[in-house]
Amino acid sequence: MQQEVPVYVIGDIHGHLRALHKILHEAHLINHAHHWTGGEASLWFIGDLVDRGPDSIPVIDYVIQLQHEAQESGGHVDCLLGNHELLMLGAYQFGRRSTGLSSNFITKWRHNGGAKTDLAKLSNKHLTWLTERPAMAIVRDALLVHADATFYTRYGRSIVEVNETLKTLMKRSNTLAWEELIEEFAMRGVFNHPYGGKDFIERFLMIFGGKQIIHGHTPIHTMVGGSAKKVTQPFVYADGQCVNVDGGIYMGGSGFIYQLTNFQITQ
Ligand SMILES: [Mn+2]
Repeated sequence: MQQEVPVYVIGDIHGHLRALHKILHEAHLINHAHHWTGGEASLWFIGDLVDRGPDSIPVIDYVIQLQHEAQESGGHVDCLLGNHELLMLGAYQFGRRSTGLSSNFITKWRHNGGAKTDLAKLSNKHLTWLTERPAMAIVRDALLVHADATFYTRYGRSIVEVNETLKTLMKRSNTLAWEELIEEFAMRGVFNHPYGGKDFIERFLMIFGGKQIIHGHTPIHTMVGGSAKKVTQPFVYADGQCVNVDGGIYMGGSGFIYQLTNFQITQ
């Protein structure tokens, strides 16, 4: 039987380039000079590359670099769209414009850890790359989404449809649509809801496919208690149907990499 190439998922980096280097180096996906050594491996970032940390733009640059390097060796690197990518793009595009629903785009972004000096560093290359990121992906039996939230279903009934709808939205200047998406994207915890969680999961997987949901967005320690510093591995819950990969790096977590395994019910 042909050996399957490894698939890795990495959680919310939030502008922490050194932590990212360390994680990738320990996983033997990069060398000391930080170049791709993962061969044909596949690496997915779960979104939220930016904000809250010191190196938002360098992290974007680095993921783009890895994407090119991986491609040259037959590998694959990609990144999902996170709400912080949207917050930053919204602040860049709309500045202090407001729809009247809530605070203006800059203020909202700054409240969520946006660093004002980053806007001037955004180039066309970054903007184009960010707006082309998919919001969802399916890899083997795993459904990859940034947020543990169900708003995705409002934008389509398949992964292709959701990704296309959101890319179209990001190319337009409909501030109300942007604002609504940013609000919905901030929701969290639905798959872990004590009553409705299981139903949300079933519905989500039925609509989009896959047997297991992999997400970030909600730091694991906020779900399980304790400090982010103690989180060193993904949090598997809902009888194995959900995997949270957000190690809470910006709150002091070391972060980690998660290698997809064949899905098994853990109950
Ligand atoms: Mn997020």
